[in-house]
Amino acid sequence: MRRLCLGIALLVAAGSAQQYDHVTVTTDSFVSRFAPLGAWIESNLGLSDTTVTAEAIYAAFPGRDRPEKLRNFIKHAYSNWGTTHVLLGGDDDILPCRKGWVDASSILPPIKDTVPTDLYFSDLGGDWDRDGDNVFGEVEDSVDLYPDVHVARMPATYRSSVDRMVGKFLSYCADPSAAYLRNILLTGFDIAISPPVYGEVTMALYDSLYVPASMKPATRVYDSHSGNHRSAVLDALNAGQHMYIQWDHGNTDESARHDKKVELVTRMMELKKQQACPRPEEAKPQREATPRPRARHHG
Ligand SMILES: [Ca+2]
Ligand SMILES: [Ca+2]
Ligand SMILES: [Ca+2]
Repeated sequence: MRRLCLGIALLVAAGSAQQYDHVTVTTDSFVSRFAPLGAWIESNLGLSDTTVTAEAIYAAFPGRDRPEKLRNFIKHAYSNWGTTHVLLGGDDDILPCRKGWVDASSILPPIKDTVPTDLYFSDLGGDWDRDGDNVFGEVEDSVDLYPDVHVARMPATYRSSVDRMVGKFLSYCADPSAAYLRNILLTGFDIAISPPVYGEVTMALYDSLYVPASMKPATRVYDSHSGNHRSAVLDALNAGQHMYIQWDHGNTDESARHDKKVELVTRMMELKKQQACPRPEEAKPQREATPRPRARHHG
């Protein structure tokens, strides 16, 4: 039976007696928005589900910062509730992520930086900072990188975004026979000339090895093809695709930045079925200051 753990009393009372296969972690104002998803998970996947708020977790669990408190709660659920699946209900301005250290000194140009990763919430061994310098995921932190629990994130910042994501998920699951589910679009463009890196070579490999027979033939747009690639990509997307795999550069609202035959990038905002980002309807929560890394000793 679903239950909602809004406070620490309930959180502790739920303790080891109750098992929850699936736990939704979200913020107070999103709880009711995620309720239809939790109900669907219970009735369709056979997983017992509960919702726990970040506010309750921050108040109850130890940790040097919010990501560590969230992770310590997930460790608790994994060990005491038999939890196998965790949904993080919110973008990183709602539920913070951890940034892991990347030392790629051997490539050109050398890179030493951090990358955001939710693997931190999934790989539950240790604390990801064995040497205690507030730099996470270094070699000396002995992170095994193998997930112990399934973790997904619905990156919503506003209540209306949650409604849209949950609605799209439920709609997606409601009609497994929809014709578009057999459509796949592969686009491959040249991301480097010297040395050459031709995206279509990789896409052709994907096409031959991984595209299931039920989805063939794939719609393909490659740099070596004639015609206007931009309109070909937009037409294919507007026709409805189940999967779209692109080999090229891009960002949150553009794709195919290096297609040499198309003067203009594909603006995702031009998609007929795209729904524009909602206007802010509420103030974002304040970010918590990240602990300052101690002096780094690498090498
Ligand atoms: Ca460290
Ligand atoms: Ca692990
Ligand atoms: Ca270190």
